[in-house]
Amino acid sequence: MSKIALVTGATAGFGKAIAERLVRDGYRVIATGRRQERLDALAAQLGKALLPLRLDMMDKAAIAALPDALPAEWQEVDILVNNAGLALGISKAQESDVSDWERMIATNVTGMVELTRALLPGMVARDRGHIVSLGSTAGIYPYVGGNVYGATKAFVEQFMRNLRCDLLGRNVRVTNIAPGLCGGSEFSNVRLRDNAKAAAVYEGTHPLLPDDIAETVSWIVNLPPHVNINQIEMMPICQAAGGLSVVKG
Ligand code: NDP
Ligand code: 8X3
Repeated sequence: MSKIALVTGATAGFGKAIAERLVRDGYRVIATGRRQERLDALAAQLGKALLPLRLDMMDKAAIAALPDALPAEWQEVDILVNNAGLALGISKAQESDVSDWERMIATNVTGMVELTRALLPGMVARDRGHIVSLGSTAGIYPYVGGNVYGATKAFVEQFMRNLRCDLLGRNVRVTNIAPGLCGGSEFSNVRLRDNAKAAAVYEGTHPLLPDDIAETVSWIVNLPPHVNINQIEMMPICQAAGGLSVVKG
């Protein structure tokens, strides 16, 4: 039987591209997200190798129940791709909406750790598995307006590093992927709540694309089992980190 990957946030952007790529690589893929019609379209496109599963990452009960709720032949998840996530707003902290902060923390941090906790015991018991999470350069390099979004991604990075410690001696791999500017997804539409402003983010750039992320995930999971990629930081060639700032006077 082919290996099973569970990809969260497979209804758009990176997650959709990762699900498509892993099916092409020969995996069976459980694709999750909230938008049922997108999941159904993906299932129609990819056939029996894809199991569409509606899952809201803010629904704690559904996450806890997920391992037992999977059909028997889909329960042995080999790869968890923690991809579902979002940024909301680009305001300075002192002007930000606290409910936006709460949703980012609930999705990017709480949902991600709860799903990881739900699937990890099975991986440990089978002594095989791989947790791949989508962090961000926003979790490494601070920028104005990145406040809580960047902090959730710094959490992802450190959680992955700490999981490596807890899993030492087990054949369960852990990877954080930290991409920079990436177009071709709904990330900026969701963040800015304005499609014209979202399009303007990428104008005149040649950003990373969801297929670049899918290619990276494919490489990481298909390496020989003794190889663990701890962390990958990737940016388009048109992007680099800014320097430190000083205010004078
Ligand atoms: P998209 O907005 O295109 O996709 C986000 C996905 O997450 C969607 O499938 C959405 O599904 C899902 N999602 C969001 N909230 C929830 C929720 N509460 N429950 C279940 N699913 C949810 O964004 P990207 O593909 O660009 O981003 C994917 C990941 O990569 C995110 O974690 C993002 O932070 C990270 N990232 C993005 C970068 C970029 O520049 N694009 C760069 C670095 C990291 P649905 O709405 O159907 O629930
Ligand atoms: C997305 C990258 O720089 O827009 O995580 O925050 S950035």
